[in-house]
Amino acid sequence: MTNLMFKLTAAALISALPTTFLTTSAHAHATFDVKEAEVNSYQRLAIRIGHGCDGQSTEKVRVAIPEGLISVKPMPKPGWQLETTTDDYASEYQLHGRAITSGVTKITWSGGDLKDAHYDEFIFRARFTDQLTKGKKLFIPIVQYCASGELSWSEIPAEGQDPHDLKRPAPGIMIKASADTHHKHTKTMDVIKVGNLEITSPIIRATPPNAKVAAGYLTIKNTGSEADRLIGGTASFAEKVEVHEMKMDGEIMRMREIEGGLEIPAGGEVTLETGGLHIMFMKLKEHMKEGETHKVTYQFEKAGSIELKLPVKKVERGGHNHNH
Ligand SMILES: [Cu+2]
Repeated sequence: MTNLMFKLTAAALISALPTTFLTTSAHAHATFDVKEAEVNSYQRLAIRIGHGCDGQSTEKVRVAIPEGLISVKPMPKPGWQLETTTDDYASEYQLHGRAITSGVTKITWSGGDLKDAHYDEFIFRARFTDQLTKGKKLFIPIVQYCASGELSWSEIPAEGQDPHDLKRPAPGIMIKASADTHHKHTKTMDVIKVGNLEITSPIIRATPPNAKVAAGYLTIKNTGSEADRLIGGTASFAEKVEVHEMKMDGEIMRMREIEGGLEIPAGGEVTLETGGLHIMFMKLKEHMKEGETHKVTYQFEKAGSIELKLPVKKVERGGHNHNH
């Protein structure tokens, strides 16, 4: 009799205390179905629950929304009660011309019965703001509750630490720049190296059908300790390839060949662009059509010659030669 009493008391005590279970499998973490998200975009995230707590069913799942995620909306789930907590954000966010200062900070799905042997997903949508750090992971803590305890997926790895080394890591989403931002602010600069020179954005400017000449543009950087010179080149579609400069001749802007070639100073950079220095393809044998590519060989005094496959691009008059 006493023995039975003791057993009952012990059982009652155990179930009253929130137990923290140990994870048995390294692969059974709570995770998201997506690994990355772009800033300034809405993302659907599914929390994947792969097991219960030491054999027990999962009865409740709670996600804590970190700062930087706004417009959070959970997806209702049949058989589960849905509850959200709304709070003030630490920062103010702009969305469609409005200041957003508060929103959902916690989502709880409860009252369900997800058996240890089963798998399920808990879904919500959030807007990833541009206040999140690009190139870093955003960790989103999740707690899984069972009849007599919980599994808290809330450990956040320190800088340089592998999340796999943590017992119960919070799942992370890699924050990426939005495609839009990428287009506006970064150029895809392929660098072509020849000796100590680095060539970027080499192009041929598109011409009208009967043009006699075409211009070529590029940027040349000299990483060496000696000056080099771009002296000219060859191309099968033109009789001559010269390096030209623009010079005022009285009131008239004229272009002419740079005698002895164009100097690229040691440690310096020279850009050939519309309205200034340029390569001149003389006596064209072909029409330079936008979208096509042509082989051109440029000749440098010290770095030698380099053959390039140049794209033909439309360049606005007086505008910059952007390499998008
Ligand atoms: Cu010219």
